[in-house]
Amino acid sequence: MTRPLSDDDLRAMMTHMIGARVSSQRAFNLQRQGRAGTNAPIDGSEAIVVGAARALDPTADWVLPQYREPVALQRFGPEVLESYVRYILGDPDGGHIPEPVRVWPPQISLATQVPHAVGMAWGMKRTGETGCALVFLGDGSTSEGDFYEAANFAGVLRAPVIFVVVNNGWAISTPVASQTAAKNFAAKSHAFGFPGTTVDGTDILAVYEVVSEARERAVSGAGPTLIEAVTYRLAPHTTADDPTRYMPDDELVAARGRDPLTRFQKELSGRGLWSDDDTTRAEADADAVMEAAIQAAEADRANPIELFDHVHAIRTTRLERQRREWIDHYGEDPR
Ligand SMILES: Cc1ncc(C[n+]2csc(CCOP(=O)(O)OP(=O)(O)O)c2C)c(N)n1
Ligand SMILES: [Mg+2]
Repeated sequence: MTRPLSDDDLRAMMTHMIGARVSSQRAFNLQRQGRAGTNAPIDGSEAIVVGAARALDPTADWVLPQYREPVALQRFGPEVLESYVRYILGDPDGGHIPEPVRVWPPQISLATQVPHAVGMAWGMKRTGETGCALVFLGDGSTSEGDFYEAANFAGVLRAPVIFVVVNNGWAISTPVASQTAAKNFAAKSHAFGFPGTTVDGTDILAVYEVVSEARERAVSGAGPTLIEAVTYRLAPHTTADDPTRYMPDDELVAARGRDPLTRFQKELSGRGLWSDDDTTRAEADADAVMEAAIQAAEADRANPIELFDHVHAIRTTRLERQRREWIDHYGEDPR
């Protein structure tokens, strides 16, 4: 049974979607200003992450993100965004989020979070914990061996895990049509022996519904579910990408017309639960939260020279030479 959403839940979901987009766009701008490293905008996937998070229990379930999702996981605590900001600003320990927050660090090496999620879920089952692990992975990540190995294992062990494949149409410049010959990504679940379903990833209420059902299956011992959430990437792959070189203009224009934020805003306005003033306020609040996170992270920056300390236990001759060159060029502490 899906838990009904209260008006407060609905408004929080809208607020979190707006917060995710604002944070993501600020992160993008920070990179352009030379203040942050490469990062991957969430634009287009907000309904998937916020809708899924709302269906989970932050005190009992775990989320294992890829790299776009952390800005939209406010439901799990402010620490998730704070650590993400530290991470893109180059703090060596920035992605780490201490318990009790149940969110793993962002994962760049594609699909490596998937075996972790299955192990986590299986461990919970073995120790009798009531909860599940939800893992986000992209359409491109489904081509990795880690995904097949982990999903197979999850089916055999009936692990309480939910696979959310964020199908945003692209894996950098590779379109989904070149990613798989399968009819869709949900169909892959049949080979693993558990159900798979495709949901409109621009419809936050539909996402909430399917993830709620998947969680119910997981915690009742019925095993894993694969959810393919379909959307479109509305921003460059990362700050290092130029999508105008490969993304058809008409596709992007059409996708902007199905923006998940606009869609939910219309839905809530129609129910008398949201106004333009609410949008303005949510944007300003998100901006202030992001500003505070940036200031805190910038005030506590790691010295980039630490780069040379964590490669080997004892620095090699070459590393020692590079370190000296670095100091000659930037000084001992360029912060
Ligand atoms: C193991 C591995 N291979 C290749 C890459 C390079 N790479 C980074 S992102 C990406 C595309 C991933 O696409 P998808 O899983 O659809 O996620 P999206 O970026 O669309 O959210 C690739 C190939 C990587 N990070 N890790
Ligand atoms: Mg993708």
